[in-house]
Amino acid sequence: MTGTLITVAPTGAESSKADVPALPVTPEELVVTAKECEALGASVIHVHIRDDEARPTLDLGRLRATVAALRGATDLIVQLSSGGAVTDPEADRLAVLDAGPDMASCTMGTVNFGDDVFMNRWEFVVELHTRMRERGIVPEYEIFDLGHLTALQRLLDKHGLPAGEHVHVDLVMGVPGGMPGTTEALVACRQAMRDLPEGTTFSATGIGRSTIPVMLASLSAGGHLRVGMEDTITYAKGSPVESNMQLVARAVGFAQLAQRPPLTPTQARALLGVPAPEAP
Ligand code: KMH
Ligand code: ZN
Repeated sequence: MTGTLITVAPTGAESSKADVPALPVTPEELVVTAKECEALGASVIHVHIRDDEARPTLDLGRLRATVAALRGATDLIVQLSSGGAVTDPEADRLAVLDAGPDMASCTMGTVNFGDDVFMNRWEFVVELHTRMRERGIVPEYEIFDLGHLTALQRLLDKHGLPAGEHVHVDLVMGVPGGMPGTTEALVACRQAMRDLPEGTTFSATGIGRSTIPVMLASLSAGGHLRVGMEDTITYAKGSPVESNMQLVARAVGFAQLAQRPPLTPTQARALLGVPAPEAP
């Protein structure tokens, strides 16, 4: 692996604009963030959107407009969250695919999520995977705990490879209720991935203070990076994150130190099996 795939997850569904004023929540803020993160070295954007009151929403019209705006302004691979917020119903989460993104997330199992529960029933996961296959949308399998990798193996065995035929997982580490954001946990996942199809790639993100240990562990294990204000709102002890760009710049610096510079969006598409964008 000679380069690093850098995904930016700029918004998420958990932080409020009131608590985190630097969070991009309007379409304009999202597009500015996307352009700046792309210029720094991001190649994928993992997108959650907000309504006019900055509350998380899965409104289809807004999702379609967001996909179009990001495609118009950047070459980034647009990955919509099908996870949404913990309160979102399954039907709305499935309907996210109707917005026609390049990629969508697909979480591989239910997990406690702080005081909440992030529900991902087996039948729902199968439906998400199947619809993505049918529509040529490339999944990123979100792994919050070790057993989710076993569930992914079962999914692929029973329901076939995803669109693009390449398997890419994202280890989401350090969620209260999921696996910890430690090197040991990342290595355990790395071992479990040996049972997945050859060539499977992974990125990792550490929630909160686990962001730096997880970045370093992922790079040293041949993995890729996801960073952003969805996962981290404190840059260093006592210093709130000022922008997503600050987090992407730090990730790019780490990747360069590891002599695995950021992949361009074109290289990222080749890695992930995402088709080239259609000409406008
Ligand atoms: N907001 C979390 C409940 C995803 O985007 O697919 C789910 C999440 C995962 O962020
Ligand atoms: Zn997300």
